[in-house]
Amino acid sequence: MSLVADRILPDEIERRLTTEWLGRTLHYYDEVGSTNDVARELARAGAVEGTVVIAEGQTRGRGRLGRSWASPKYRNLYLSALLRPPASDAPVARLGLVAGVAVCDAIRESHPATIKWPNDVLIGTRKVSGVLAEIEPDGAIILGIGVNLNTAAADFPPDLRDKAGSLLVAGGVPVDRTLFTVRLLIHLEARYVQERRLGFAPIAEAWCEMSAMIGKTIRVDAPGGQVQGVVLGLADDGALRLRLPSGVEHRVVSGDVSVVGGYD
Ligand code: BT5
Repeated sequence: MSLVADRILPDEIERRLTTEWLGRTLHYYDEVGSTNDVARELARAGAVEGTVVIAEGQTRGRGRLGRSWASPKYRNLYLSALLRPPASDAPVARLGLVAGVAVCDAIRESHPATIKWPNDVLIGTRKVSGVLAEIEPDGAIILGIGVNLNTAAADFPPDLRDKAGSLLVAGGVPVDRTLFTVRLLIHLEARYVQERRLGFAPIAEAWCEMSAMIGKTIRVDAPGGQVQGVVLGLADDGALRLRLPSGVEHRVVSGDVSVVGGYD
């Protein structure tokens, strides 16, 4: 990589973006605590649907369930998008899956990628992206997306070195972060509009193809304990449908999943 710090170029994003509304209002920062927190403040101040927040680095990047998201500067993408679906519409978990599918679409333009429930994107066995979907009291949704683009293997914190990856690690060449951001926003708008017009079925179908989990035996570590079962698909609310050894169908709504014996 060059010695000059690489920057995402908001003007260039604006020039190249072909979306109708997503990212048309773009807030770009050098460093924030969490882009989801900035987007939440903007949402509460009345920001329009499609407002996007991007930061070069985060000091308090958040994962799900109180976990943290490693967010080194000038290497990756940290983005939050504000959506304002009609009140009775898609539950937040479903929109998180929409985001996961859109991230996978964008990565698959250049690298092989799969989805792990609910919306982690992996290259091989390494996690390169995570989504944090949050809902506001007024029903606004903030989709927080982190994608590891140009982090080198040695630059991950020690506890992530075995499980985190990046597009650079996978492909051996750095990614143009500005162009990746444009591609991601285009896919995200398209998938969101698809879900609004046609319902969840096409998203669930794409997710199932991308997940490579259907028919596999998985283990779920949930707050209530561990279950193991064969993946049947996704329910309409985004829950993962499993067939337990007893034959009973089981819905997973939260927790961490792993494929028993790996993906092969
Ligand atoms: C997620 O949580 O995967 C959601 C991450 C969302 C991050 C974005 S960045 C923009 C926006 N602003 C925010 O503050 N957040 C969003 P979860 O499934 O809970 O995964 C978190 C776990 O993944 C951690 O406990 C680590 O094990 C691992 N992890 C942390 N940072 C990582 C990274 N950069 N790459 C890969 N794995 C990571």
